Amino acid sequence: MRPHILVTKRVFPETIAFLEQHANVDYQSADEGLTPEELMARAHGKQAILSQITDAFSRDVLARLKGLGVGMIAHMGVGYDNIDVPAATDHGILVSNTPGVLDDTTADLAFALLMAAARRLNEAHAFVHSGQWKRFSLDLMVGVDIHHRTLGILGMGRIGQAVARRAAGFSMRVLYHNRTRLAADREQELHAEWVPREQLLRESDFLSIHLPLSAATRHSIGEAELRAMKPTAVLVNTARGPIVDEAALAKALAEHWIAGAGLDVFEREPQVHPGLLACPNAVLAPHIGSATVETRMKISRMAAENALAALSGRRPPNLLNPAVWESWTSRPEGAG
Ligand code: 8YV
Repeated sequence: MRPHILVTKRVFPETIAFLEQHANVDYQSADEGLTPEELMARAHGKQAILSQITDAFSRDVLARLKGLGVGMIAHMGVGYDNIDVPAATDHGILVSNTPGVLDDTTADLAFALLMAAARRLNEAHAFVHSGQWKRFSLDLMVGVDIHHRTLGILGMGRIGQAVARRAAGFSMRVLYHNRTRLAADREQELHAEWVPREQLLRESDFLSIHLPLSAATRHSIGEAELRAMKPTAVLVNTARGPIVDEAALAKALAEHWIAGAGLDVFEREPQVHPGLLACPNAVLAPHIGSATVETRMKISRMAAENALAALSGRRPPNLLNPAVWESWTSRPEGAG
């Protein structure tokens, strides 16, 4: 029996065409995703859901989805803070994500934001664009150097390591803080030195955040941490907005506790703290870390492949809760 899949938000036509080769697809082809009520209505009789960052899967939602026959959430993204994975496991619902395919693309944007904030590119662009540039002057739009400075990386997973690799090209000193240390040969390869968090805050000229969002990492960077940083420092966040206390950051930028920020993620996306919008020294982007056609295509395809693998009885390659797979393979035909 052909399985049924719900796609909650607009994806590339190629992804739908690929899915339709193996399943009946209920496709919400608009950028406006589904409301919780619409999700429930459309999930009825579906075995799998292809989800995106704006879909919230709480314990309650997952319990109801299980009741409707849903057995898998194939998430388009590496971060899965929008999904209560332990609850999915409790309800025997498989969850997969899309690790690896977006590491370099996201690291590129982290560096782009770092460089734009350091060299005040957004201000410079606006200055020229508005016709204000009348003559050359020695200290016009002076920024801070990137080469030979200290890059601090908070969270040294795949994306953090990809950012460290890029720092080598700028002859930067790389410090990092992570719960677990990298293997010695990996540290050597990346020329990266593990330091305590306080030292990372104190010594970094650029601090780039690459932590997953969880109760433990929420507001990891708040007023105290921002005050501990150098007044010439630049903060970069391409991970998740709530890792940084946005109101504290807006105050830090307005009062020059630090020199600048490059931000791709925000606490209440797509809303941005008004204090940040008023800061010329904040370079802001609309969650485009992985936003290249190639990478977003790969993310969509990878999620689709995980869903179709499970629905055809093959173990999905990127399961977040492999413990569920055993019970999943013994479920009755056509059940989620
Ligand atoms: C995704 C992201 O594009 O992968 C992530 O965690 O935040 C982005 O790369 C987004 O999740 C789309 O669902």
